[in-house]
Amino acid sequence: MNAPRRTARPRLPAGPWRSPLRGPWLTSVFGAVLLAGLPVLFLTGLLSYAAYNPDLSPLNDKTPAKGLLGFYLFSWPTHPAWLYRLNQGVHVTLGVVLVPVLLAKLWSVVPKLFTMPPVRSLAHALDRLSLLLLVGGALFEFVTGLLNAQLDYLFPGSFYPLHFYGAWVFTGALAAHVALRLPRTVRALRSRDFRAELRTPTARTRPEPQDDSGLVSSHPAEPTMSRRGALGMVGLGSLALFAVTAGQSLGGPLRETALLAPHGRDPGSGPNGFPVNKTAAIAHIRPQDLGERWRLVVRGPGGRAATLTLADLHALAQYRAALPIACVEGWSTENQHWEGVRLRDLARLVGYPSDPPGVFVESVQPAGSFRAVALRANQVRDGRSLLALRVNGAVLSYDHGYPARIIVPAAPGVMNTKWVRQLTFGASDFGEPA
Ligand SMILES: Nc1nc2c(c(=O)[nH]1)N[C@H]1C(S)=C(S)[C@@H](COP(=O)(O)O)O[C@H]1N2
Ligand SMILES: [Mo]
Repeated sequence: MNAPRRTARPRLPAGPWRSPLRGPWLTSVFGAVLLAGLPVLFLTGLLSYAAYNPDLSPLNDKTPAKGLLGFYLFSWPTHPAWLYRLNQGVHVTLGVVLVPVLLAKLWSVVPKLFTMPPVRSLAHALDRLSLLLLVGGALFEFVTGLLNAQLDYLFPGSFYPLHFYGAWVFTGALAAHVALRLPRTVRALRSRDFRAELRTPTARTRPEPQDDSGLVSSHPAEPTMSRRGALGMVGLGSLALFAVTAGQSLGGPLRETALLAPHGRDPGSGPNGFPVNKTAAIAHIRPQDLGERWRLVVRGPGGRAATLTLADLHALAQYRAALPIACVEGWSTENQHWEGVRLRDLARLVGYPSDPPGVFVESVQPAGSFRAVALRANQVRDGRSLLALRVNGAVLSYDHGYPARIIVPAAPGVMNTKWVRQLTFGASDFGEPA
């Protein structure tokens, strides 16, 4: 028995992807914004990675066999002092701000994920594979980056290798994608006048012409929004994210608006009133380890060593340096006024009257990724690199590393080890300590 037919015309399947806004022009506008932003993300990401001195010690970075990918690593400078603050502020803020653009771009091409048949030829298969790496790589990089910034220590020790390898895969796929799609993107961008589009209301919004891009719906729905509206929504989304993020690195009154800042929207007041990454309690620091019993052990070549009490340290020449703390998560502080002993003076105590080498720093902290770090010779030699005992005129608080912490200009926050217990200058192998 035949089912009764209501119309003579065969009905097209309605399909879920019917927005009349989808088309090569809109996709290309989002693509162009990403094309401007992603290289900056990649570059600041590579620089941030280099800033960790990953080739010094497996404790700074646990990227096995980075091999060729480490080709560009260099001695991260100590000037200007705000260098890492700027780099990481740009990296994290831009990454957050691009999220709506990325989502809009993915939304605009989503019908392509469901084309039938999924693979038409070898070339088509390769194209689809590169798109898989592109989309997968983008999602992976954004998700790992956001999770690390928001919920630090979700990937203890493994974030850097994951995000670093992922960046190369994603950027490789992106380069291939741009090479293949650029001519088409340029043509699409020229196919409509951007300003005219911004003057077109919903009522006059028409689908882009049918073509072979696979983006334009073959049976578009009535518009419920103009292209201007769609671009505005994405733009406002990015702007809103900027407003709740940027303050964590720009500081000043904007810090209050940094609702997304994982640390320190309200760090309290007073000399120690600036953000704390990990408190003494979270790092399992026991007060008795920092009291009368605390000693600083400084070690040098050939078994030379010095053991210093806090009073001994105070008796050494004290220096001041105004330096920020800038975390990989993007937040940073204004310059704080640190006071303490120069690292190069401590090197002098154990046999380096001049030109000290790098140093291996260890904390009282019993365990955790950030309990130890290796610093380069150029960082030790900078006269502003301190084992700080005071900040902003007061003794360090427990949470900021009492009785002594490292502070190095232009370095990532993770190098500013708190609750320092031992410094080993010129260790030939900065390996896992016994
Ligand atoms: N011992 C120890 N030092 C540490 C850390 C840590 O977890 N343990 N965190 C580091 C990180 S990631 C940063 S960003 C800075 C933050 O310093 P602050 O908490 O004083 O702002 O401390 C660094 N020093
Ligand atoms: Mo950090």
